[in-house]
Amino acid sequence: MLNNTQIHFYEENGYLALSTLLTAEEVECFCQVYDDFLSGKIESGRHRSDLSGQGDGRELITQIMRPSVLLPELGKSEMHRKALAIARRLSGEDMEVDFDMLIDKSPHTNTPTPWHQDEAYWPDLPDKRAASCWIALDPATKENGCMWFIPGSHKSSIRHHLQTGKAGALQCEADESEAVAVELPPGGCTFHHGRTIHYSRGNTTSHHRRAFIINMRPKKMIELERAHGFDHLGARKVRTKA
Ligand SMILES: O=C(O)CCC(=O)C(=O)O
Repeated sequence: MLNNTQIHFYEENGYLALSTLLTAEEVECFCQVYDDFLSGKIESGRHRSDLSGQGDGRELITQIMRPSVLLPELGKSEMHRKALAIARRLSGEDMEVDFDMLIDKSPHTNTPTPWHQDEAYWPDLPDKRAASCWIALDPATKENGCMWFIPGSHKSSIRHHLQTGKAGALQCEADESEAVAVELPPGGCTFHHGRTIHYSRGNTTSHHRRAFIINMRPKKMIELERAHGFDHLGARKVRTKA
């Protein structure tokens, strides 16, 4: 599944790219489910928001949190099983799925996802292990918003974050010159640590950029989050304590 070179790369750089997580058939099947969420055929209510926080009526970056709560069979899918198996190799056998989400960039919306560290969104947990699997359902390119990572940034502290727009995404200071862009084929994925600084450019193409994201962390930390009422469905807030 993963060799030692890949595991070492992840430990050193805080991210890892894999060109095939899903088969072409799986991609096709997940695209159908994804489109049912986007079109509203599967109702997502308060799970859905515009990550851009620009709120002018048109969603620029559609985010749907925890789709597998809305469609429980999704949580038992091959996508979740494979992502978890890899996260356990990268971060430990006690990893479990904490939450999943869809982030879609519609055609010609040209709205970047700001530079951030995922940890800035979360409570300050004693065990910082967390692995996010970002799965491309469309070819992910610089032009439509592939992921960019700052290698080794998971070893530093949390940068200062501010909230963008009206309750939009969190943002820290960072620059493309520090970072590496990871273009992927459909079915490819990246893994990144909860502290790795990352971002994506806006989508300037005439096609959607659909990504499925699965976040995993130690079982005990998920239990701790839930005990404090944190379920990844509340309003986006910046964490004030590093
Ligand atoms: O899909 C994107 O543009 C951003 C995704 C992201 O920030 C994440 O998965 O942590």
